[in-house]
Amino acid sequence: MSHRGAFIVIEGLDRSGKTTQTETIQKRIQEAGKEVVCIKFPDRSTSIGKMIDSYLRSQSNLDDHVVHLLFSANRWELASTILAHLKQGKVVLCDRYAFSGIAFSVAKNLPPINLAWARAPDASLPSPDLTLFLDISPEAAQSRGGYGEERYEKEGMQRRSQERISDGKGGGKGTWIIVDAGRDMSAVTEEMWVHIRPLLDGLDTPVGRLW
Ligand code: T5A
Ligand code: NA
Repeated sequence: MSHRGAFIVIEGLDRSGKTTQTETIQKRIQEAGKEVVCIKFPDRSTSIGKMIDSYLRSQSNLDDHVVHLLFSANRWELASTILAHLKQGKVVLCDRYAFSGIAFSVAKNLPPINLAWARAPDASLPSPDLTLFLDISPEAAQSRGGYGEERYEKEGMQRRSQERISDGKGGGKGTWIIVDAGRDMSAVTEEMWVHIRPLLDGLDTPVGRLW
């Protein structure tokens, strides 16, 4: 019986170490002899992604509803690609997903962007089999490199989005694991690996859909 690949998402606040860990885990999966495809949201390379990039770097202004829908559209652009890779038996490792989209928009505290409104555009996107949420305090994140350059990298926004980021977890079909990301890099990798390794041989269940 041929198995599909596992869809694994790495989530967390800005500077929690998502990209660093994605690269390390990618190498580990390859060393284990498995095929892996890495995806990152926002994917700033598409035409929608370029609009998001310009907004995040404060080079353009967009209505808060519009930018929320663009982040979601950016995921929909890649949904069929994700499903195709999974069908081919590859692991898809994804740096941020819909949970970031909901958390950051709801953290803006701008009615009518409430939880229900924010979740709607991502409904029925492919659901991760496993989400590893890298948990870190905004203070610890702030002390790491590069913090403060982009629009959302302000402490109040980070704190509010941290309070919201797990709101999406109830609707996903997969497992949601909280990892203490305030430790050194290798300790974080080891804990993530414990949850990832059992998925490397693939799954025989259909890919779930969000909420
Ligand atoms: N957003 C995103 C939305 O509003 N809606 C959405 O739908 C989506 C998908 C950009 C912004 O977009 C928002 C959220 C964001 O505000 P991004 O492009 O993912 O999102 O942001 P980036 O700036 O690329 O990355 P992050 O800020 O999220 O950082 P990472 O990837 O979490 O952290 P990383 O790995 O780059 O590490 C940061 C620094 O810390 C060090 C690293 O060496 C690096 O210098 N570091 C550690 N230091 C000590 N101990 C450890 N364990 C460390 N791990 C990493
Ligand atoms: Na990153």
